[in-house]
Amino acid sequence: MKSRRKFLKNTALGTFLLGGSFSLSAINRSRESEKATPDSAVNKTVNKPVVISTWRNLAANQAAWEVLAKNGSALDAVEAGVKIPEADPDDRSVGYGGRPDREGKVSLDACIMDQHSNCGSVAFLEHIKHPISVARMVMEKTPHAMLAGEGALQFALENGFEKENLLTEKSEQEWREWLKKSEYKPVINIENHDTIGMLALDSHGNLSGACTTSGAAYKIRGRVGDSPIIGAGLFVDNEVGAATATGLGEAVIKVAGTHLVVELMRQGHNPQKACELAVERVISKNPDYKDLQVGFIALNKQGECGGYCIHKGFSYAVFDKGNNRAIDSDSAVK
Ligand code: SD4
Repeated sequence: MKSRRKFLKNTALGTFLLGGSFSLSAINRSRESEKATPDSAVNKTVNKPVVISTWRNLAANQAAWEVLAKNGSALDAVEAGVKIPEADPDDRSVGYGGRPDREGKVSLDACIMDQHSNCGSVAFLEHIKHPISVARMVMEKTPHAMLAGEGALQFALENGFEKENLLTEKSEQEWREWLKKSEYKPVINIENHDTIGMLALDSHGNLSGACTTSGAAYKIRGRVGDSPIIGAGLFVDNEVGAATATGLGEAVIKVAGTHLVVELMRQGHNPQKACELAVERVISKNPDYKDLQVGFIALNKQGECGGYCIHKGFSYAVFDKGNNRAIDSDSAVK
């Protein structure tokens, strides 16, 4: 391998030095053709502040907007935003009231990432209503990026979080009903309806993101999805943009989904196109894509947004210029 690389390098250089058919500009031109045609216009005015979140979470956007409108940081905004569904017992895919694993236990995954590429994450965390705030504390108060399970719980309790029962009566009833057949089959757009991933660009031009979920309903105990994994459920690069994912975590992890979306934006694609190309990649790596849903949303440094999914039914919410609205996402399968 090494000698092949050396050979190629020597050949190209040799041809160039001898004034043969290669020239540096020709080499650069051919590299250029591999790149994306930039979809994002340069020197556009920046649309800021802006917040975007998965599904129709207008209340979460509202909470984030209140921070952004006072010139607060994107980091504070996304934390405040996702805490709304985390505390909502009727939101069955996030925090308190989230559907349990097949043993009837609620376990949560969450992560957060700021404009300096600092990140914090908790996985398989039980009994804590606001895993996103624990993830932020992991980021800010420890030398680590990720804590899991009992250690994450211990860390949360030592830092003032309260131990709570997160299983609501309604969730418990549904789980008992599920137990009768015990059939694990994620249902597109229904079972995993409300996991929230949120991205914000603040008035200072900085990006941050957060993602929080109770994961797949009736999962095997100990299962961790994409949502707490940096580069899968969430990725932020303050030079380029940010992305977050929802849907079947296993399919997102396979392609490092949100890192892919951000890298596609780095290559010049706008957020919409980047999400579309990433969904295509998910489809190409998951032969069973007809039975699973994945959705991405993205936000770039110019404040442009995009979203795309495999199957119809995914939506996202955008708040900018004082206007908070839900958008039905376009899908690969029509
Ligand atoms: C997971 N991606 O744990 C999460 C679930 C989700 O909308 O996003 N639901 O696989």
